[in-house]
Amino acid sequence: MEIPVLQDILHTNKEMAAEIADLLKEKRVYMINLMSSPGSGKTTLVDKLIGKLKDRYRIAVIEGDIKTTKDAERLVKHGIPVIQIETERFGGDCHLESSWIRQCLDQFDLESLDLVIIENVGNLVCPSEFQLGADERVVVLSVTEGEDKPAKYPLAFNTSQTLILNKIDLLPHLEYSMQELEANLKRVNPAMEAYRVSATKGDGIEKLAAHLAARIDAKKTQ
Ligand SMILES: Nc1nc2c(ncn2[C@@H]2O[C@H](COP(=O)(O)OP(=O)(O)OP(=O)(O)O)[C@@H](O)[C@H]2O)c(=O)[nH]1
Ligand SMILES: [Mg+2]
Repeated sequence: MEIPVLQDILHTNKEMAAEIADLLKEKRVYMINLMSSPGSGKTTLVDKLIGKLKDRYRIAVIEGDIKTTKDAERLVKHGIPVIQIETERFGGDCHLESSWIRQCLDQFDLESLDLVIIENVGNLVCPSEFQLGADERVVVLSVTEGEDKPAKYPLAFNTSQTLILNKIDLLPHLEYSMQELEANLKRVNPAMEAYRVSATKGDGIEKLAAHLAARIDAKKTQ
């Protein structure tokens, strides 16, 4: 008797992610996928980064949340295209899937964009399991979450290229060991590029904007 073997259910997500990557390559649009626990400061960062980059680059945002359009509402002041995905409408998933990203991209005029920012659903586990076709996967970790997160949630860190360590303005109030964080990161993903920022105070935002600008420019000239 032949035993049915369960197939990798993520394969269609992966295939669509590959299609998205091809489409973005053809259109020379850079896309980042921001992932983190709830409340680490993703929307605050996106707001600040758009403020720094919007005079030079044409930007669109895809916001992912289980419910509400609150994050998208915080960004409309920039006058850029913003689409909110409420996953509750698709079963309440704690992550974004590539088919939804494709639908959003189809609503944007990709010819007139340089950068798409995806803010994934606040969750340090599920989003990292789903490829979305982004050029860069970015983990946002706030200092109040502790130094042990790379060790406890390795997938998010070892499938991402960049770490944004946020809320550094709170360090004086915490017993935080930067050495311990760095040791954990080194063990999980030694190649990860790390930026220390305070999204609210603005520290480190300029450097982060320069990091993105270099990558957007590189994609334009590929
Ligand atoms: N002290 C401090 N607070 C911050 C900083 N960045 C964000 N916050 C605060 O953290 C809270 C959550 O910020 P959000 O930007 O909404 O976080 P988020 O990751 O988008 O949250 P979800 O989308 O719900 O996952 C807000 O009260 C922000 O003002 C920072 O650099 N320092
Ligand atoms: Mg948010």
